[in-house]
Amino acid sequence: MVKKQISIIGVPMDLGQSRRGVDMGPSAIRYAGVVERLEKLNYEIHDMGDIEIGRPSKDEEVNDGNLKYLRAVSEASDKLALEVNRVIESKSFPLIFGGDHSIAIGTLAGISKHYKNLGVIWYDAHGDLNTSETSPSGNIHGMPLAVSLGIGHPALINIAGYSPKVRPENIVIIGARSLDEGERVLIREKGIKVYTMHEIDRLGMTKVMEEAVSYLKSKTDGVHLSLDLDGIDPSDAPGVGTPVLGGISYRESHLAMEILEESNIITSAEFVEVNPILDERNKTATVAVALMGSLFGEKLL
Ligand code: 6HN
Ligand code: MN
Ligand code: MN
Ligand code: MN
Repeated sequence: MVKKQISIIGVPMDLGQSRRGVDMGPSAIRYAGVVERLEKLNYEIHDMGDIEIGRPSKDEEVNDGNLKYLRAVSEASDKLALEVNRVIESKSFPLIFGGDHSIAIGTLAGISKHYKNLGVIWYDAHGDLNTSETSPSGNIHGMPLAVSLGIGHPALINIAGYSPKVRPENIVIIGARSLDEGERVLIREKGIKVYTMHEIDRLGMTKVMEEAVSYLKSKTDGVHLSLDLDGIDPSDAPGVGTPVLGGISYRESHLAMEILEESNIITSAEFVEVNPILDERNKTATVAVALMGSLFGEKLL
């Protein structure tokens, strides 16, 4: 029997936001035992190592309007897109470790051209739908979903030479509880499907995930899971740069991953925003790895 292949790409990127340390996320996730865990599930794991990220000087921080480290983020996105593209061409499942969420720009640029209708599940406390005009921070990690819709700076939306990477009707956001005004406008304007914490509390995670799966299943030919660890409650995942109270629990997240595994729709995944400097004894990386276990088919019995 041919073993299923997973290729890991680490992206030690911390320039998309203001808290240093998230560049050590890929190491923390590896240290939490991801390779061994997935090997036990009978996958063949190829760890491709980390993408090299430039170390720009502090004065590059604001170099183009309200877009901090634009050039460095754009260059890293290019590199990541090429690497992800190679992984898909080799028929392996791309599994990307952040780094801050700006890396999704490169991930989606590498993935999307391989699908006619890519779906995206954005598991996050935030919408990441800002532009330089609407962003309260200038941090690019608050913008990758807008960029992937083709909204944003040309140096970001044109990575890999095409735009957009995803259609609004193929996106589902899960776990939102901190949205900026411009993001709300965009969600309404584009009709993006969002399950906020309100819907998760009201319907329960089972219903939310079943709805999300059936919403995407019929109209997409691949679905990327972009999981920001801050989607999970800070009591379960404290090692993140932009924690927001009232999040999804560890148990609900397990259930969500299990339902995704059963649905068989996920064709690529990334786990981002793990910051070991802000963490408690690598708890957040450990949570990330446990969720990957469920996503790839780990069972209790
Ligand atoms: N993330 N909406 C805020 C901003 O600065 O644009 C926070 C973004 C957080 C982004 O956690 O990936
Ligand atoms: Mn995010
Ligand atoms: Mn977030
Ligand atoms: Mn479980």
